[in-house]
Amino acid sequence: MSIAAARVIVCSPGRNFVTLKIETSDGLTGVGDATLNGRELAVAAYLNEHVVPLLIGRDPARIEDTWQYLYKGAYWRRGPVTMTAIAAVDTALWDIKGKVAGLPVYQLLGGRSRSGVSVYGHANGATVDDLLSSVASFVSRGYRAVRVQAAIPEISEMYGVSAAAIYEPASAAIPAESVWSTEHYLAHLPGVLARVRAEFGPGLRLLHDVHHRLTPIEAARLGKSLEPYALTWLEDPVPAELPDGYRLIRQHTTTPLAVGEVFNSIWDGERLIREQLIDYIRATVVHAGGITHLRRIFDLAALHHVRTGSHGATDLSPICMSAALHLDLAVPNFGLQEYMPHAPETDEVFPHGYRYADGYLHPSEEPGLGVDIDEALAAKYPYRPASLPVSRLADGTLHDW
Ligand code: CS2
Ligand code: MG
Repeated sequence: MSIAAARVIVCSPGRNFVTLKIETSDGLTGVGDATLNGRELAVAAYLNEHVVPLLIGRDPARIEDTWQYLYKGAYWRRGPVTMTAIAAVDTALWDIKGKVAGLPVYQLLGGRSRSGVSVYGHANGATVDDLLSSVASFVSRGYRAVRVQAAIPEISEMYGVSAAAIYEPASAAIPAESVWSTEHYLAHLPGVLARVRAEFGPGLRLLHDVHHRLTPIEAARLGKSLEPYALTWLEDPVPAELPDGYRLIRQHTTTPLAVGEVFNSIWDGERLIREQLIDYIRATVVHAGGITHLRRIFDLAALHHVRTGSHGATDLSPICMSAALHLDLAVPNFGLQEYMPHAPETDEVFPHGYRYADGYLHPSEEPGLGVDIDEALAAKYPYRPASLPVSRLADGTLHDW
């Protein structure tokens, strides 16, 4: 059996997605997510120009060799575009391998290590009362972990706060701009978490996403102020290019730290993991080189008491979620899986077998990943340019969004 064809499908059912579909000479197909929010066409071009021609004729069973060929053979290693393209190929080949074996992919990864994949939902509200209602809604649906994002009265556009149940930050072709105030954020947030913890008690796992916006000492101050509310994790407190920033936070607070949704290789997080500067690694299948590479990251994390907490926003397609769930079910150091349900039109274009029940997601038991793309339906949703927002301080200084 050999790879006979590979197609890159760009579509926009609810938001933009890039999908790689590989077909073998035996007529089997496998799919991989290649979506990079705001940079979709860069990955599509990388795949079409520099990857697909190399795949034709290769043995689809040789997943590791193909991974090394596309990583080392590119000379220019790492980076979000390259690693997302490699991830799509890797994921599609695991899909095919499962179909050849007649097994769901988690069985090829060591089998089930847990009954289901614990997930967390996104609670938010324009007011604290709205937020408490949003948290209550997730609890009523069986969620045992909830991310809490609060509107800050003095900040007009707050990350993660939206009236829409299914929200997507990439909107305008030209990045929308919002104004940020660390002072107002740090003054307001602890009181919000105090209200949530008081309302829901000690058993509900609470998380918060800072979204890269603080300096290390500001994050240390926030972590200390949140300790009474026992968060499961404080996410992306500072941009993670400088691991020592996390060392400084660690010196001041026991609030657990989660980072890595923007990581695209083991090298991005290696020091943070090895020196136990974080508690959860958030790397995901679509941006961190696929199942093959993400499993390496998770194995390194397991050696250093770091658990998984993969990214699972709406800009990762149901193909990525399907693949993530197979890995989540098998790895020994699973922590939590983010779960932002997709728009109905997304689910129609990407039929999948994973299901939510009582705080868990359960991957498909079909051979392979249990997901596909309906190409005819996808064609009805053409790509539309969309960029992630940018953030500025009140004086106009460009800040981290
Ligand atoms: C966020 C993401 O879900 C999260 O934790 O950080 O929604 C992030 O803003 C988007 O994936 C960016 O495309
Ligand atoms: Mg995040």
